[in-house]
Amino acid sequence: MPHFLITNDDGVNSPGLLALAQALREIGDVSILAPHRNWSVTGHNKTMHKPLRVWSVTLADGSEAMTTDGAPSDCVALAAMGLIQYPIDVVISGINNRPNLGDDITYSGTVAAAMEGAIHGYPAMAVSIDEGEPYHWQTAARAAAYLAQMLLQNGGMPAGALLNINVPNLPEGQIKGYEVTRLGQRRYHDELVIRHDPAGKPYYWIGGGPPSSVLEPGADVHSLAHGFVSVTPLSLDMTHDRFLDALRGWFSQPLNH
Ligand SMILES: [Mn+2]
Repeated sequence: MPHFLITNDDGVNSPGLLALAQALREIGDVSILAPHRNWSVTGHNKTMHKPLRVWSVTLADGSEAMTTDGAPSDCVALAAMGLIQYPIDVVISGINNRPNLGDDITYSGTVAAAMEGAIHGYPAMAVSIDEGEPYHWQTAARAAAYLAQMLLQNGGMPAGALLNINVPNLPEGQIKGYEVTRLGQRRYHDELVIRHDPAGKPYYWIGGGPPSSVLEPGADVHSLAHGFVSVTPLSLDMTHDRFLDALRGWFSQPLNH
């Protein structure tokens, strides 16, 4: 039986994590170590300046999980470095309660946990569902289980690779299929909201509406918008390969003053 380590960034009591655990228990053994609070949009953390506590909690279905005051990426690091002694086959982070598309992945605690898995040498996947009530968690949970089985059947992934999966928030029968995609483009509509505290000092909110998507075929945003599960291979190596030669060219001539 494969052994799955589950974490997330929405917190150990999120319904997405429970749905994922229940789907994976049908195909393997599951260990859960997830943050006690919501760490959404906190990026990739390594807690080095304070100790971390780990304790047991009971999930809504009566099953046991471990939780911590650390970040999603800390959960994976703790497990990898010996907190979970039974060898881990796949690290799965999610199911996040909103999509992680395009540049979202740089903010995402869900994706950061999968990145931490890849750093420790595990095949890792981040799983997110499109936003909106009612949530079709089962659709995303079964997609995650299917992709985990496919990953194991294919012998894992290259070093430094991880999968970023986004699932439409639809009943399972309405999913059109799976598409392998590139990261697409998100347009953020952030605006700075300035208010004043009782002492008259300004404080700031980064506000604005939800991001919109540039619907280019082949992009994660396009697949999700069209009812497909988007499967994007990500790389820990963030080198911009196409820019390397041009950048070297900068150094082949002196600066003009
Ligand atoms: Mn989240």
